[in-house]
Amino acid sequence: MSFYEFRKRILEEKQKREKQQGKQERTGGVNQESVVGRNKFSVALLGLERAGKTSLVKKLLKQEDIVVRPTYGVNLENYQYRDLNFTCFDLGGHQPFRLSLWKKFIERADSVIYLVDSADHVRFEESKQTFWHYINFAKQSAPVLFLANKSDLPNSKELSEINTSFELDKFLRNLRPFNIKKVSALTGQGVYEAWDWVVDVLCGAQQWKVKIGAAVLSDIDGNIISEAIFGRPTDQAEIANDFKKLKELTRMFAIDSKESIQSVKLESLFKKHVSHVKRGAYCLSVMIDPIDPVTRAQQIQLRILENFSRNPTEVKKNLGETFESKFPLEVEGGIR
Ligand SMILES: Nc1nc2c(ncn2[C@@H]2O[C@H](COP(=O)(O)OP(=O)(O)OP(=O)(O)O)[C@@H](O)[C@H]2O)c(=O)[nH]1
Ligand SMILES: [Mg+2]
Repeated sequence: MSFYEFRKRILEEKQKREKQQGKQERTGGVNQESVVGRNKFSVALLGLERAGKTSLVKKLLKQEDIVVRPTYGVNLENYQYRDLNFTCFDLGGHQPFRLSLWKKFIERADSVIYLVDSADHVRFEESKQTFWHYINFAKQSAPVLFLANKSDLPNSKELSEINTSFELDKFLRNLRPFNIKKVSALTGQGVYEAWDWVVDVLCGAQQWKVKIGAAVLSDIDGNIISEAIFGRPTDQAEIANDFKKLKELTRMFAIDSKESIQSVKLESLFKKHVSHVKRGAYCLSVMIDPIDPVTRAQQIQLRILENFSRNPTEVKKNLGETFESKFPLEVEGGIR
């Protein structure tokens, strides 16, 4: 092969990869082609020993009467739900199993669920290191669900504290579907909602989308730099009051959240939710529907903030256009 042919082939490969990447970004990171028509999925359950992985699977399989024992190696359990078949890789959490088994099961899994015992604060650091190390082996398109288990225990930590301890904000930089939920494998609280999220994302990338109604960009002193309301004029008139409130909330968040390099927060606003993200010296807040996945909104916000740091004049001039060009499917009234 001549040098020119070789270079041409490399360029073609690069273009193909970029095209695929762009497609994944537009579909929210889920490779739709690979899931269409499928009814069989695998889910890897990870977490330190005693986090509650086997208990969670037993709860789903309604086998709560069976006494759980530490998992030796891996249990493969088949679970049917909403006409779909799942193979759960219930992995032993003891260190020898982490070292010998986890990687190969994580690499094969269509989705990954990481459990932490939210009452075992002493092991948070170890659990955090384990999460951040092993999650690197997950498929790029695999949805990741982080579960704060044992929420029934009185000393269990709240999601916001877990989020901070595990530095989960960092995970949003990744464009994969990601969510954090509180559950109790013992009482069943939140277990089906959590599973539903995994199923929704695996089966239809549509679920991994938000509808952004409005956005406000400010600096950390609360000065508004740019703003946008999306949708038809009638929709815009309808949310005019909410929008005023959104600006107030953005200013307050910008001033309050000064202490960290990056922070996220979710607030309720009448019938909507407001998701705030701060990165460096700037904050971006958006208004979304309460049923929308806030982690998806946060990913988008981080992307726009990163764009702003690279190209401040463009974003400042037209925040709405930046959203519409980068995430056309996820702004109110955007291309369907
Ligand atoms: N209170 C409470 N206890 C739980 C919960 N989930 C699990 N447990 C208990 O925690 C202990 C460990 O649960 P397992 O399900 O065996 O944990 P595991 O993550 O599978 O552990 P390994 O197999 O060793 O990795 C058991 O005594 C469970 O009854 C929960 O949500 N709340
Ligand atoms: Mg187990």
